Amino acid sequence: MGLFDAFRRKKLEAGLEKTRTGFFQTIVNTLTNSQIDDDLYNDLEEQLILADAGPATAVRLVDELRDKVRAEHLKTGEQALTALREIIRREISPTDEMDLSGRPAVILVIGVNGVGKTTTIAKLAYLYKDLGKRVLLAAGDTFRAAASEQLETWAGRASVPLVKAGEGADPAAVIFDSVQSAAARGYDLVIADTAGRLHNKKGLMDELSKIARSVKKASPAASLEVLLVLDAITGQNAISQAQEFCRAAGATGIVLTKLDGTPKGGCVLAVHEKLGLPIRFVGVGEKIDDLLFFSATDFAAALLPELPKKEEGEA
Ligand SMILES: Nc1nc2c(ncn2[C@@H]2O[C@H](COP(=O)(O)OP(=O)(O)O)[C@@H](O)[C@H]2O)c(=O)[nH]1
Ligand SMILES: [Mg+2]
Repeated sequence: MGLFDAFRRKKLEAGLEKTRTGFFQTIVNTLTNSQIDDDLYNDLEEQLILADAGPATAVRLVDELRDKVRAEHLKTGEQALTALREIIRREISPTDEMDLSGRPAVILVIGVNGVGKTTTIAKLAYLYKDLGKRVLLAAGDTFRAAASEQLETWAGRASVPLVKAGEGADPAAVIFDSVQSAAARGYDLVIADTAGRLHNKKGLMDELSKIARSVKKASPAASLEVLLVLDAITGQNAISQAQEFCRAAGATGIVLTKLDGTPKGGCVLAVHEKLGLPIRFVGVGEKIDDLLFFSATDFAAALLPELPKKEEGEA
């Protein structure tokens, strides 16, 4: 494991501290201190539900664990823990990667107010700039003047240029200008903010399809990813709303923010199951470097850490 990977894992572990020391610590304790029997499976199910994994997902994961324990003749809690970690890893693994092949690549960031869209855009800019990409931001939340100003401040911190327009301007026009300008000036990536309005599904759908059309019009070679931002603190509650949003907006991936602020990091499991979309990034704090590429392996390992190795002779 490289230095950078180690750093990333540490950051994820720290971000998931509340989740780890809450329900998942109980899961680890339950697994390592009990016999493998029906009581154990019931306890596990309950803990997973408390951690916001969602009832259907919790039942299915525990069923899978039961099958695996039986099929592989697992005896110890530690073996069961390893098995559960692997089941969770597989459950949350994205099956593909984001499409950033376009010129420019465009990432449209959507979601209701307050979930962390603008902050996430700044963090994405920082992350991709660090990877050597030339990034340009588009202040597509034209609903409030303060939104553009907030993004401008962040753009300054990330040292990336910003295209903005006045309050009330057409978001599709701002995004058109950004993509056109990025294509002309050789920028790799445009990350666009949007307003979190969802007064009705049709309004949102119309607005986002207009934006998608203007991306293609501005540069036929552009690619488009639509990332839906969800606040982990609202956990399960966010999900039904997100389902509406996804259907209306044709989201292609999820960013789960504020994992540092909740013990319910298990909502990753529910989000994945209910929305059927890959999780691409997780937010673990308010600072510009507090966004991580989502890694199923790291996430499962952070939720269910390996037990410290016992010294020989120790009970
Ligand atoms: N603790 C924590 N706070 C976050 C995270 N992401 C965003 N926030 C905070 O959430 C609040 C709303 O963020 P903002 O980007 O303005 O949300 P927007 O309305 O969706 O654009 C701000 O106070 C952010 O600092 C995160 O990953 N962790
Ligand atoms: Mg905003």
